[in-house]
Amino acid sequence: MPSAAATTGDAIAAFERDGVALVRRAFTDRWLGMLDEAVDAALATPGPLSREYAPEGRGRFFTDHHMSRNSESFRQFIEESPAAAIAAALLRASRLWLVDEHLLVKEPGTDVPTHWHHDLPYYDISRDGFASLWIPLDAVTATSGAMKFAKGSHRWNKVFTPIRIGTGLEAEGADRFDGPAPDIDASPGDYDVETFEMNRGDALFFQAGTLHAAEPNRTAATRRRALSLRYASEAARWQPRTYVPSRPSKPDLAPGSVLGDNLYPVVWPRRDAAQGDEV
Ligand SMILES: O=C(O)CCC(=O)C(=O)O
Repeated sequence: MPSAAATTGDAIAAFERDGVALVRRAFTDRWLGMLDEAVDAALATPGPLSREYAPEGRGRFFTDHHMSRNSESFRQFIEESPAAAIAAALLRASRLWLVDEHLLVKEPGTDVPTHWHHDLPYYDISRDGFASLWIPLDAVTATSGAMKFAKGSHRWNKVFTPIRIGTGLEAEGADRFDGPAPDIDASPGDYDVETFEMNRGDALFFQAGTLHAAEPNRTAATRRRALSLRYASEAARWQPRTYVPSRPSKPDLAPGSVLGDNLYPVVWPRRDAAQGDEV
């Protein structure tokens, strides 16, 4: 069952006001255990969109996408865990498409931050109804790679230049939109920044327009593995962009269209919901 906290008015209010909401105890050990094994398999067999950001011998910052294409465990987690129900509740959505799966692993001793960015410019999707559920498999602290957010930045109505998140360098061939994101770490007092320390089982849900970053993993022995699932609701619209690392195979919609069911998999309502199964 989805966490009761996920569906409280408080969580929805935080998500809409701050652009980010913390969902405590969202996932049980059963689901997390399934991902533990799936993540280790994904690390051992990187997909075509995978990247390594840490210099050799100094930890590992590994990212990959679309693991469920080759992994029954990721597929089952996406389709059957409480993830989609949480996203639907917080987006107040009656239909959800899964736009991307993003794995982000920082092994101990990785001195590489995730640089400030927002997810909006990396996808062909408009601002409304587009958000991510970030699911750490390890407890996270500010020392082990916690996420931090500039709360309220989703309401600035800006689209900042996409960067490579592990280097901070501008993504080649991308539109610059409204220019680079501000250097929030240089003057954190000018922003409403919150760092989220979390337990295993907790999750964060954040708008695609909310600026965020993550700390390096400077611990000696604590892993920081996270799965980020990106969802679009019926409020989202097709909005073609120039630099889209994880584009669907047939992006043939007119700008401004609703997404339709051929482009991305529908994950809410759940397929078994029609039979009256509990979701
Ligand atoms: O896990 C991280 O280091 C960053 C995650 C992130 O930027 C995202 O999920 O959009």
